[in-house]
This record gives sequence, structure tokens and C-alpha cells, in this order.
Amino acid sequence: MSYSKYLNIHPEIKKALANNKPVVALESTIIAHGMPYPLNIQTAKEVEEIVRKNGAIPATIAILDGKLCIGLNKEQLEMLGTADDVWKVSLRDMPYVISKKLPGATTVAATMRIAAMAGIKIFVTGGIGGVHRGAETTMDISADLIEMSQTNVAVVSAGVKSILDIGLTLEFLETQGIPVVTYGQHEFPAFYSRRSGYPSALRIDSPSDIADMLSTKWQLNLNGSVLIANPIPEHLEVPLQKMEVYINEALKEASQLKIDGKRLTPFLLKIIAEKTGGESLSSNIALVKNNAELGAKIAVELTL
Ligand code: PSU
Ligand code: MN
Repeated sequence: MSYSKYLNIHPEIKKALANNKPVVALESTIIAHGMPYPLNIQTAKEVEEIVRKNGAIPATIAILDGKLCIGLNKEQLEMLGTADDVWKVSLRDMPYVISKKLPGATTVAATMRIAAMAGIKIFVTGGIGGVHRGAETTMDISADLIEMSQTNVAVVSAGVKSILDIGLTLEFLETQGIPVVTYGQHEFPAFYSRRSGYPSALRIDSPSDIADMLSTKWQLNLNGSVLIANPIPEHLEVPLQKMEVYINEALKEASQLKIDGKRLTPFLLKIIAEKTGGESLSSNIALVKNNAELGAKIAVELTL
């Protein structure tokens, strides 16, 4: 492949993929732009550990020295979590950041694309980008959704955060032919909250049934992702009504400061974490770990 020379796959991951062993891709924007230091790095390491405990090999993805790095070492992780010149790399940023050999943390869209290049089928994150509130005038729709319509990598998330328009995001996913599966309940979850007020199109209760659906989809050449929504554990959720207050305040600040484009999501996350006195951050960490467990189990089933 013409892109092979850009791939830098960690030997352990390369070996696992060659032997049909389960591998789980992890993104790096959440490390560089989604959580403060040192919790970001600590969480990234713990998430990798959880993937291992559940039988799969973790593959954290980022762009470094002009290479698509699949599997990072301690120093690389530390750099991504501390440096302040790390790019937030979605698809449109990839060619420039790679050609200039700049450091880049990858979003869901970019991580999916790189995972697919390496042959990884399962990707775990916290939350995906989606259709922003007010998108009917701003047109702010994350490239994550378009990438999900075409790339064969399943995404495990805790649903869609209510900084986005959940209803419009679900409509967009439907239009793009992307199945939405909620694990273990009928209602689609809203990231910090188990409830969103929106029903999920599908409910599946076991990792093996999810894996069956994925392999069937891709055998049929129904290209694209499946959004696997995994509700946050009950004792760690922040109720929707409580989050709504903070989210509205954060959105107001963003519009006053004219924050838009790629800066919007990280800005909202930071303001919400401040306003909730860190409560949203500990929920965020807990749900990513919860997703890592489910993702690893699905990856294991997919190799059986
Ligand atoms: N949601 C979170 N944390 C994050 C992101 C989303 O709770 O860190 C990141 C992901 O990397 C996602 C990206 O792919 O934000 C979406 O950004 P945008 O809306 O600019 O496409
Ligand atoms: Mn956007």
C-alpha cells in the first residue's frame, strides 16, 4: 500500500494482528485535549491495562515524527499529555501534520482511519463528536460521523454527550446507515447520564451478539462503523437535568467568546469540568474504563 511507509505499528500489535489476536484501538485527543494533566496520562495507562485484563492488546494511536503511530511508549504518552503544541488532528489536518512532522493527537475520525489502515476492527473512546446544538445554522457536524459512514471500525462510546444535539446526531447516524446499538438497555445513553430521553434503535445484551452483528455487517460489504453505546455505571452518572444547567452555561460562554470549529468541543469539556468541580471528569474517566472493558470483550469475541 502507498501508505505503508507512514505506518509505525508497535511489534506486539503487529504480531497480534498477524495471528488474529484481539486488538483494541484507543484515541489520543482525549489525552491531549480532553482531560487535564496528570489524570489524562494516568487514565490512558489504566485504560490500556483494562484492555489487557480483558484479553486484548491496546493500541493507542497518535501522529508523531511524520508517522501514524499505533501503540505508544511511555515517553510518547507523556509528551502528548503535557506538551501544549500538540495538534488536535481530525481527517482534514492529517496531511499537513504528517508532512510537517508535527505532534498530533487523533480524534475519533482520524483514529478510526488509522486503525483501519493497520487492520484493527474495534475502537474504544469516551464520546464521539456529533451534530452540535445549533448546527442548523452553524453546520457544525463532526467529521467523526462521516468517517463512521465509511470505515469498517466499530466504535464503543458512552453514547452522545448532551453538549451535542443528541436527537439530530441520531438522525444523522440513521441517514448515513450507521447502526446504533445500546448495550444492556433500551434507552440511548447521554455520556455522563444513563438516560437521554431518546430510544436506541437496537439493544444488544452480550459482547458475542455484538461481535456477530459486526462480522455479519462487514461480510455483507455494508461498509462503515457501528456505534456501540455503553451506559455509564449507575453509581457514577451525573443526572441529565443537572448536566443541562452546566452545559447551557458552557455553551453561553463559548458563544460569548466566539469559540467555534475544532476548539469548541475541548472548550466545552474544560468549562463543564470546572463548573462541576471535577465531578464530570471523574464520570468521564469511569465511563472510558467501562468502555475499555466492553470493547476488549467484543474484540475477543470477534476473533473466535
Ligand atoms: N468527546 C469527549 N472527549 C473528547 C472528544 C469528544 O468527551 O476528547 C474528542 C474526540 O476525539 C472526538 C472529538 O473525536 O473530540 C470531536 O471533535 P469535533 O467535534 O471537533 O469533531
Ligand atoms: Mn466541529
